[in-house]
Amino acid sequence: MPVIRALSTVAKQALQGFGCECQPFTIAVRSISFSPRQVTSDASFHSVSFSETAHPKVLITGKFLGQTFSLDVVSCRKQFGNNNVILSDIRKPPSHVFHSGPFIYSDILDYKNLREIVVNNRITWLIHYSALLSAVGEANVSLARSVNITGLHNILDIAAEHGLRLFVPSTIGAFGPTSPRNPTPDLCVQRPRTIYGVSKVHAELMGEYYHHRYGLDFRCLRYPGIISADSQPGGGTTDYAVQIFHDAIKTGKFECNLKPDTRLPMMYIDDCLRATLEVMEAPAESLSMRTYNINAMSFTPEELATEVQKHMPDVQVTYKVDHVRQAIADSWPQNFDDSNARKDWGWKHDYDLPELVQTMLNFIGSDSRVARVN
Ligand code: AKB
Repeated sequence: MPVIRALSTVAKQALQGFGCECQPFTIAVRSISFSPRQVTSDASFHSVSFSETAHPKVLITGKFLGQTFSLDVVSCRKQFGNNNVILSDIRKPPSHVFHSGPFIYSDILDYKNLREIVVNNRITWLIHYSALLSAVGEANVSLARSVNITGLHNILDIAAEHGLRLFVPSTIGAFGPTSPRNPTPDLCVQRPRTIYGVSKVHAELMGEYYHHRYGLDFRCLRYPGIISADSQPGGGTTDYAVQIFHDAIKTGKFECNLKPDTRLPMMYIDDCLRATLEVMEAPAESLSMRTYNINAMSFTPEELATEVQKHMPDVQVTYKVDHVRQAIADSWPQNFDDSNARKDWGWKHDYDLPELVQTMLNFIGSDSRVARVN
């Protein structure tokens, strides 16, 4: 016990230095007897050592490298130092990702491999993006179940065992046809009809359970559809809102797979990134909840097309409904109530529809980007 007490004191002092509350300190002590997997006193020793770093040491898991890269890595690395942000995946990264800073092979389904990475790199923050999105998840339920649910279990256990601050994104897809849709508050009925949505409700509940049970510093934002110029759509229902820009610039035509009046909440990637870093850095006492809705705007395909046509009047937009995607979209929120995020940790978006469209067209229109995404 005296050793544990001494380690705890060191951890507490250093954690206060880097802006943490004593929550992770509780984890280090509790993990000895209550951790969900067989955690030895050795593991608890490792969890203390992270406090020696001035910046968090961040591990980002993610299958959709293009998206993750633009989403977090660049800004994270600017903020925390190049070597303090490690990107990981099971796939070979494109060369611009590989040469931009540390990249490591990591399979979230391999617990030992994950643990080795966390220990060897003295990780303190884990940002967990690996997941199959809504439409692709419906096409491969068993893969979605293992990546989104089994993978999450490994991540939760590793984070609890090593006293990490853990971010897991959730989504508007965590709601379903029986949820209020306009607006959708943080707390309401959640009965999604997709494996993606079910896995995200599971993630929210498990993260909050680990927070209460083991003191895990779990933080979660429910993202709207995220629009990014730096990546191709990744198998989601909101993909049309990215694809329209690529097709408008490349071919002058766009065939939309949702009905023209399908309203969904959306956000530009820079806002999403900022929200993620802001909630990760928010003092624990400002968080009245561990899972927050965040939002920026809400629009339909028709409204987006009209805004694009203000810049490119010749673009032709037609509609050919994909029934799987349409059914998913019809069960999701139309407007997202993010007032708790605004109140608790000062969330404020920068991009509304006109700025979003202008930025996407500039970005995709610029030569180098088009060359890379194509
Ligand atoms: C999807 O469409 O599946 C995602 C989401 C809204 O979570 N973009």
